[in-house]
This record gives sequence, structure tokens and C-alpha cells, in this order.
Amino acid sequence: MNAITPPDHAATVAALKEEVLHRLTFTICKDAATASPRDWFVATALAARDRVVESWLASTKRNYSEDRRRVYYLSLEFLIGRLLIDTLTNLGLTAAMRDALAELGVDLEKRRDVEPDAALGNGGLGRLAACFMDSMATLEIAACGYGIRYDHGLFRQTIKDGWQHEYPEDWLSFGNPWEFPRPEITYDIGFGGHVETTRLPDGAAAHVWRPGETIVAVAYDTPVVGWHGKHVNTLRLWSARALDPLRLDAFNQGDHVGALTEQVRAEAISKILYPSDATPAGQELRLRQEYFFVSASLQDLIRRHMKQTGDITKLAEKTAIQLNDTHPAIGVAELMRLLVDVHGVEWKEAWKITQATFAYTNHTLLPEALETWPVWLMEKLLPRHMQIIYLINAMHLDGLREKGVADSGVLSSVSLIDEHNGRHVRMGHLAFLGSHKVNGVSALHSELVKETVFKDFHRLYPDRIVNKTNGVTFRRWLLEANPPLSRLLAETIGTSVFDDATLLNKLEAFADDPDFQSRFAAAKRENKERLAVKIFESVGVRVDPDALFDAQIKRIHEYKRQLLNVLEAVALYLDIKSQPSRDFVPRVKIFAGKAAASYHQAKLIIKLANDVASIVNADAATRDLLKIVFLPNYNVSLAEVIIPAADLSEQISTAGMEASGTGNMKFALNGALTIGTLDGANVEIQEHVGDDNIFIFGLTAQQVAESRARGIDARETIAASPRLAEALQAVASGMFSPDDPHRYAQLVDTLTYYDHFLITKDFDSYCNTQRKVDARWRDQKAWRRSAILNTARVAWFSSDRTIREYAEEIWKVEV
Ligand code: B1N
Repeated sequence: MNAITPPDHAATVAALKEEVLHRLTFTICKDAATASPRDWFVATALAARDRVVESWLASTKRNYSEDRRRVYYLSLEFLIGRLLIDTLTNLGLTAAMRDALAELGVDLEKRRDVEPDAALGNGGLGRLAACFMDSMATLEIAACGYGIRYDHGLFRQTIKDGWQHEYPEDWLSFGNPWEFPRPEITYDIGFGGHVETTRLPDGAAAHVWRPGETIVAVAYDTPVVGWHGKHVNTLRLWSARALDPLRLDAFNQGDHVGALTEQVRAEAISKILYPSDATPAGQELRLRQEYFFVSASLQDLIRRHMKQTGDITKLAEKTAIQLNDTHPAIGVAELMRLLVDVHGVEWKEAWKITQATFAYTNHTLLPEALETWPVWLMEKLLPRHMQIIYLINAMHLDGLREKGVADSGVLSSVSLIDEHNGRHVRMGHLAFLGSHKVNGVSALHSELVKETVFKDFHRLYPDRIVNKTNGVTFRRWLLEANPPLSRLLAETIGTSVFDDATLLNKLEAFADDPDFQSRFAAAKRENKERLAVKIFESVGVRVDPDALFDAQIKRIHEYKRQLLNVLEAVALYLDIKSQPSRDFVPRVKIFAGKAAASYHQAKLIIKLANDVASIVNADAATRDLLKIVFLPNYNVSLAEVIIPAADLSEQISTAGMEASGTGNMKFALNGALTIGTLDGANVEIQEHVGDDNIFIFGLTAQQVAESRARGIDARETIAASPRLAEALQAVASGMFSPDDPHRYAQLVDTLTYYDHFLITKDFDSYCNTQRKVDARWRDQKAWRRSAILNTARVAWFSSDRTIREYAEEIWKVEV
């Protein structure tokens, strides 16, 4: 049974059984005897989708008839994962569907694994967009997500001999039961060509862009179901098609490949997701992707607006557009072009509308991830947009000069054009100027946004930057991912907690209750057993569910410091070997995550984790006190298995570098204790769960800045820490890489002389804090109390709260 079961269960089961069989027969053309697991999955998904459609149509109609202000979420990534259980849960039909399928001899749990993950994102930014879509539907906001329907999502990762290998991901190869192709909804997207300027009778100039190339954007719609299925929004993803798919003249002359070149070039745009998470992706194709989906989305929403109001000047009154990072920032210039060149709005008014419509979310301070495009590339690909950007810049800088800003340093720092080392358009600046609000994604990050990347802008526009701390949807990350805990919550504090997460605070009263503590631990234990099976199936390592499960699962990045975790494991391993009689806490260290294909250092860290795992796991001297596993192909579905099973959540980035993190919230919600730095949303998690229920260590963001200013040569730090020196020596000497003893020489060298991420500086503090974790674990009563209090106190990190804040303060829509 699910935590939530509707009253008319038997009737619903009977109806669903019919509906699944109907779909199996008439859509898939199979009978129950011959249907494959995938056929059953598709029939089940279609039956679930059928249940969504009426509510979807009704929501769409309501949005029109009530003339509601609309929210558009523009994002290059939507990391939605699987939709079957998600849809059923939101409809309250999971239990009924499970029973209906059981009567047909089909196991829902097994069918759920057949569904491929929709991996149209890299990591936190894409997953946030998916959580936000869920919350916007639940809060009944008239919202639409716009993005790209990539043929291939994030690459599939395998680990061979410890090294990462990348393979294309193929989520669409068996079709996608959730989407509705809309071949009638298409827009022309131009590239290249030139701009014609003509004089109008009144003497004003009119600009017409004559693109050299046109590509067609075709819409595919996926329903986004809110809680209880009350409201359904649309995720509209664009696929690229060639205007002329086939050059018949070339084909007829025997040039069969040449005849298709236009199609190949056009369709490349929506072929594949860039696998860059907070790492640079500065290729022409990326800019083409960005403009492609932004232009299609803006044309689409303007068409809808005109149908509704017939008045383009009312756009900002009726519309809010959120830019998910700078990836859609070209939208500022595109909206200006559409307003001025296509709809004849006067420049100044168009600028007012643009600023009032857009808002921009910044997700990173990493300089390498701040997008800029070479001016020559913009001129080649988007000549009219480049003119518009120059004009926006001229008016912006003139306006500042008029206000008395004369400092050329300030003017050049806020210019849209970076004149250093080749001229580049700064997309963050464009997004900032074209928006009425700019937000960071945690309290600390938003302050750093004001003090660093947008320091001068903040001085000039002190009210523009606000904070919107990220959140996660509890429907997916608690109710769906953690059935044992959800059942316990339903029994203890009632199912209304799934309507209103703030009711989780009722758990406080049970934190010291021995009976509740043991039931809470039993739920965790069930999840750990499930994960232990998964680990064995995946990497062939047996782990003990009674050990402390310690997880670091996220993209592999130097700033996230998986290396710090691995070095601590090495130190622990050396301790266990050298002190056989000491009483160690048995631990399983779980790693998962992908490295960008071109990020060599990150890939080497994966290899090191695997090398250390091989030696440690095979060494009888560890007496199973330490096991290390690296689970391949981290994705949303794997996170759904790991997070509910974790005891300890590793959030150990160099302070000031992780904008927020959202995994940190999911773990705390599921009763894991955090070991972390004062970085991103960890700071706010600490404030909510209380100092006693989280393990904070390491330098603060301020100390990181000071420490870097003093220098990052780590020789003294290493010399002062015998355990660190020993661990580094073990790695450098080839203890974990006997086949290639020098494999890590350079890695250790970098740490020694150029420790930008301050791993060595934080090492002792981290190790000492891990021993405090061990001490708490030994006192199971105290551990369970802290775990319960984590679940009880993190309601604020629900994305419903985040979206309510966006709705009230940025979008001005009622919730
Ligand atoms: O966005 C998440 C945050 O919780 C994380 O802390 C942050 O690292 C992440 C370029 C990014 N920032 N920047 C990116 C992704 C893809 C890309 O091509 C940058 N991702 C984040 C949600 O706020």
C-alpha cells in the first residue's frame, strides 16, 4: 500500500485494469499473453496519461477564460527523470495501479525500471527546473516550461578498469509515451544573413533581418501534473527540423549524402545535450541551441498573448519570463527584436516591456561558467541581435554617464562588451540589464553575487538582486522515493503532511520516543537493504546494511571536493590497518557522479576513487570496516535509491563555490545527517536543523578568500598534518595504482603546490569532524534523534516555498 490510498479503491482498480488492457490492445496491438515488459510499461503509462488529459485541457481552458498572468520558465535543461510513478503519485493512483497490474499478473515495481530516465540536464540546475515545474503545477500557477527536446540526453557513463567512458544516451529509441507531438505548432528560426535598413515615411529607420538560413522548431508537449491532479501545466520542448529536409536535385544526381546535408545540419541543433555542468561550453552549436529554443519560445508566447489580448504593449502585464541562468539570455535581444522590428513597438517602450517581463536566476560564480560569446560569432550568427545589443549598451552607458558615473573602470566593468582578450558579449550582464529582478539561489550565494560578479551593477541598481533559496519537491523526493518513511509519516502525523510540508514539524514531538525511533530506523534499514542489493548488482560488492552509509553523489568537480572524501578514506584505511585493535565504526562510502567528458582532472578523480575502492575492498585487514563503492551512471533514478538509504550526506565543497546544492536538501529530508562546509544552502540547512544535528567543518567563504590571497602553496599545511602527509604519500607512491605507480604523482603535486580548492587546509578539520560523526553513530539513540529532527525541520526547503516566493516577489502572480 502507498501512503495515500483513495476511498473508492476497488472500483478504481477495476477501471484501471480495463484502461491498461484497452491501451495494450488498441495502441500497442498486443495481448496480455504476448506483451513484453516494455509493452506493459507503455500501456500503463498511456493509461495514466489518459487520466491526466481532461484535467490538462481544463487547466488550459481556465488559464484562458480567467485571463491569468502567465509564467514561462526558460531553461536549456529539464532533468525530469522517470514519470510513471510520479504521475501516478500525483494522481493518487499508485496503489490502485499496482493492484490493477497485479490482477493482470504484472509487477508495477519491475515495470517501472523499464522506463528510461529523461536526462535532459546535467545536474542541479536541470533538476531544479523539474522540481519547479512540479511546484508550479501544484500551486496552480499558469506556467509553461520551455526547453529543447534533445534526441540524446546526458551521456551514459560506464566505468571500465576504474576509468569513465561515455556512451550516447538513447531515451527516445522506443518512443516516449508521455509526449504529444504538435507538428502544427512550428516556428521559423533564422541564423546568419544580413540586416536591411530602410527609412520609414516619418524618417525613422526600420530594420529587417534577412537570415541566411532558416530552421524549423517543432513543439512536443509533456503534461506536468500537480498534486492531486488538480492542475496540469505544459512542458513544451522544441525539436529542430530542416526547412527542406531533402534536396531532390542533388539526390536525383546521385549525391545521396549531399542531398541530406541541410537536414543533418539543422537537426544537429536538438541532437544532444551539452554535458557541461558549470564548465565552459563555448561552441557555435551551443549558441545556436540557445537562440533556437529562445526564439521559438518567445514567438510562441507572443502568439498566445496576442490571441488572448490583441495588444502587444500589454505583454509585461500578462507575462513573466524566468531565465534559468544565462543560457536563455539572448532572449533579451530577441524580445527587443520581436517588439521593435516585428510588432512596431517604439524602442523605449519595448525596453520597458522587456525589463518588466524578464527575471534572471544566477546559478554560479565560477568564472569559467559565466557565458560570453565572441562578438565576431554573434555578428555572423545573429547580426540583428548584435546591433540590438550595441544599442542597449550605448543607452545603458550613456544613461550612467548622465547620472554622473564617470569612472572608466566602472563603465568598462558594466559594459555588455568585454574588451579584454578579444571582444566578447557578456551574457550575464545582458540578462541583468534586461531583467527587473536578478536572484541568487541561496542566502550566501546571493550575497556573493552582490559582492563579486555583479558588484558594480549592484551599486548602480541596489534593489535588483534578491535571494530565492532553492527547494526540492517532496512529492518526488520523499513520497515517491521513500515509501517506508512516507508510510510511517502517514501513520504518525497523518497524510495531510503531503499537502502541507510544514506539518513535518509535528515529528519533533517524536524525536525522543523510543518506539518511533525504532520505526524510523526500520524504515531506513529497509531502504539500506534495497540499496545494498543495488550495489551488489551494479558493482559486485557486498555491503552490510548495518554499517554507516556515507554518500557523496553529484557531478564530479574539483570544487565539490570528492578528492577530500577519497583522501579521508585513504587515511581511515591506513588507520584501520595500523591499529587492528581499535574500535572503528563500520562504514560504506558511496560515490556516484559523472565528469564532463573533457574534464581530465575530474576523470582522474573517478579513477582514484575506483583504485582506492579496489585495494580497500579486497584487503582482509580492513575486516569489512570500510567499503568503498563507485556506482556508475548516476542519474535521477539512482538518486532515488541512494538518498533514502543514506545515513550521512557529504556536502563538502570549498566554501563560496557551491551556489546552493539541492541534493543536500533531499538527504536531510530523508533523515540523513549532513557533514558539510558553510557553503550554499548548507548554511540555511544548519539554521533550520540546529547546530547539534549537522556536522559543519572547514574554512568559511571569507576565510577561503583570505587564505587564497595569502597563497595556495600547501607544503606547510601538509607538513603540519602527519595523517594528510601519510595519505598523500600513499597515493603518490602508487599504493592504489600498482599497475602505474606514477598515475597520481601530478595530482598530488597539484595539491602540494597549487591547492586552489583548499583540500589540504580543510583536511584535518574534515577528518576530526568525521570522528565526531562516528561518535554520534555509536550512540544510536542520539543519531536517530538527529535524523528525525532533520526530517522534521526541513519543510522550508520544499520547492513549493521557493515557488511561492518567486510568485509573490518576482512574477507577481497569485498563489
Ligand atoms: O545549479 C544548482 C545549484 O544548486 C548548484 O549549486 C549549482 O552548481 C548549479 C552551466 C550550470 N550552476 N551552474 C550550473 C549547469 C550547466 C551549464 O552548462 C552551468 N549548474 C549550477 C541549482 O541552482
